[in-house]
Amino acid sequence: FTLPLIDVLGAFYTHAEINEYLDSLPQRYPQRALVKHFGWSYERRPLKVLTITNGDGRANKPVIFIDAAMHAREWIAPSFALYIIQQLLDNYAENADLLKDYDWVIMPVVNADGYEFSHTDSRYWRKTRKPTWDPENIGTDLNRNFGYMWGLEDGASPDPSNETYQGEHAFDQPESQVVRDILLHYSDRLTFYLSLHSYGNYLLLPWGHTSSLPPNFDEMMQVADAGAMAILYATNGIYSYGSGYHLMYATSGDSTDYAVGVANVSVAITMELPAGGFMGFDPWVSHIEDIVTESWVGVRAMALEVIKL
Ligand code: ING
Ligand code: ZN
Repeated sequence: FTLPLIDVLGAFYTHAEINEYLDSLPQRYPQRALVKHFGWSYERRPLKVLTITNGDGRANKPVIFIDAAMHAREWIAPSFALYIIQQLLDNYAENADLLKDYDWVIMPVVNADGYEFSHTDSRYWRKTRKPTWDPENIGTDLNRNFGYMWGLEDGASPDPSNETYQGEHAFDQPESQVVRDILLHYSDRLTFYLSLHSYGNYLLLPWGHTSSLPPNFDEMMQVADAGAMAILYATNGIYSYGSGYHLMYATSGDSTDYAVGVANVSVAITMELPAGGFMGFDPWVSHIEDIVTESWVGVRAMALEVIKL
């Protein structure tokens, strides 16, 4: 076990700190870690993605893609993404099975501007920071901005004052464009897309935009079931799983619907991590360890189930 470079369990980190950490990893793991710069946020923050392999040099393995902080205030999500990175890199000995036939692609902060704003100005900010046509209201909900079944009436809002404002067009936000580009770039190899959110202990599967179910819904349920059961056995933590539409509410233009509907990803799951703190989005630092270690049990089990499929 190699000592981690930052103490993920001891603090929440800013976007700049997270990028600095990502940039340090290829020096430490030259054969195994690679940072890719996929684009810029509206306020010109670099949007970075880490790819992790086992270093055996085999190209074009299937890919597991994880993103976090599409919503600014959901701070536990990037913390968990960093914890996953550390498990795969620093704690490789215990996780070699996850990298034998798979590469991992991890984007710890999608909504860089909003995430930063939630640190400096407004803790419960959700959306991006790009102005809208309405001078009174800034920001678009990235998880309503994806170009598959975008802008349906009951799954998103055309009103910029709404927390689920969909944008003027699908993909009019540079941050959702980056996630789209990653999904399309790895499309042939992408078998599992996991989008980390908080909160509520849910594993949400497509579709969000309709009550009907995607063709491989049973396969996705099998993966979610493996994750939920592993967590139940490990900590008695309870996750509900099923389609987003049935379990939560209608969503239009969310990233997992796009992944399955357009990018041909076979398994796409939105993981709503546990609540904490005053508002659910702000677990105490002392709570990070419990949440990320429990969640890792679930993600590990889901990845192994995907690898079996
Ligand atoms: N919740 C998700 C949201 O974007 C969701 C819920 C996602 C439902 C995807 C269905 C599909 O509203 C949070 N907490 O962001
Ligand atoms: Zn969210």
